[in-house]
Amino acid sequence: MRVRKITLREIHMRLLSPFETSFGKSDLRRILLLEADVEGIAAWGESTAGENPFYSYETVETAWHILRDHLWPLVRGREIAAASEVWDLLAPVRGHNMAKAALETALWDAEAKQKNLPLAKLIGGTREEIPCGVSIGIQPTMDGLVAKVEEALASGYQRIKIKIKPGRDFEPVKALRQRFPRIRLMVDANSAYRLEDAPLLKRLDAFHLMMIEQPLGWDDIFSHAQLQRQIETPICLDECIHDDEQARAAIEMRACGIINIKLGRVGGHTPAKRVHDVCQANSIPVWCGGMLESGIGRAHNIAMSSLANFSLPGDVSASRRYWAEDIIEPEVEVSRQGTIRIPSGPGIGYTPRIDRIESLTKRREILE
Ligand code: OSB
Ligand code: MG
Repeated sequence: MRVRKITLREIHMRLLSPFETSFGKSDLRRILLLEADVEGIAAWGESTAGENPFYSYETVETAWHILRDHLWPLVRGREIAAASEVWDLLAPVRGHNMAKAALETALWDAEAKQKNLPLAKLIGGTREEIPCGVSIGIQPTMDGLVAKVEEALASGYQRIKIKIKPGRDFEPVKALRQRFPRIRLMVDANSAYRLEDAPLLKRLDAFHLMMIEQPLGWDDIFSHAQLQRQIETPICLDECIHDDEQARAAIEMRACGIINIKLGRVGGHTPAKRVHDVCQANSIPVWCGGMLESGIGRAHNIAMSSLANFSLPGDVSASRRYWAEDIIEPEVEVSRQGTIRIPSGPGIGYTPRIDRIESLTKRREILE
């Protein structure tokens, strides 16, 4: 396949309610969408880079720059035999995985559409439906938190994750555990703690959480290994894992019992599959993380989650949890059992609503 042109768009979408993590609050999302014209087929990807460099060093601005000035020149005019080759073509650029993922995932969508296959099938997925959880931001009040959890459970979601930060950790978890003794519950700290906080984190062991996600430094696997020796709750790494080699290192060091895979963090479907495979070979379960994506990124997450070792419920939830109106047709729906059915249409299996995307577009650049 040959990519004729790519269109970068920045769209703005307001979240139904602000999402607070230990590193800040998100309300108006700025989302970079990439549309590739591959021999007449329109294929789509999303960069999960944030508005600010707080989750990782990438932002919408850096992703735009890297895509236009460094990644597009690597694929422009080239005959590409398969989407599985794209990751290696992009290798001269170090890092910037969220920028890479926008392009890499779009070319997987293109190949699947060319072959008239669902993307999940093309990447080797075997699941027909995937288990879903929710990620609940830090809430202003405890009653508000309980209400959010009740609502998610009533919708059928299979596990509840809450965001924590220093001062908003032990008490909310304790309150939820008392109210909901049996639910699958976990916490995500987004690197808000230090190894010296081990005694505090150890107190969370009493609440038999499924896992504690990324308590320590965003690039510090070693300290997580030291923490894991001191607590019973399995550590799940998110921010720390950018490729399969880091996954292997973390597993060998016993820094975690679980890994969260995000397409943007690792750079696309090919590197995601590599992390998935290393984890599978070492009996480490994985799940799909979320980055408050629009329907396009969400659709790619659903396809990735069809791989066999995605055995734990992911942060892949219904469109309506985030948006009054999504940019795909149909929107992502979650069943009463807390599952999403893998779509059977070609490519990502959801159709981008061009009119709506156009109306949300704040900036556009066509690269030929
Ligand atoms: O750490 O998983 C995270 C959102 C933004 C940045 C980082 C994270 C998150 C979430 C939300 O937890 C997951 C979602 O999209 O539902
Ligand atoms: Mg996380």
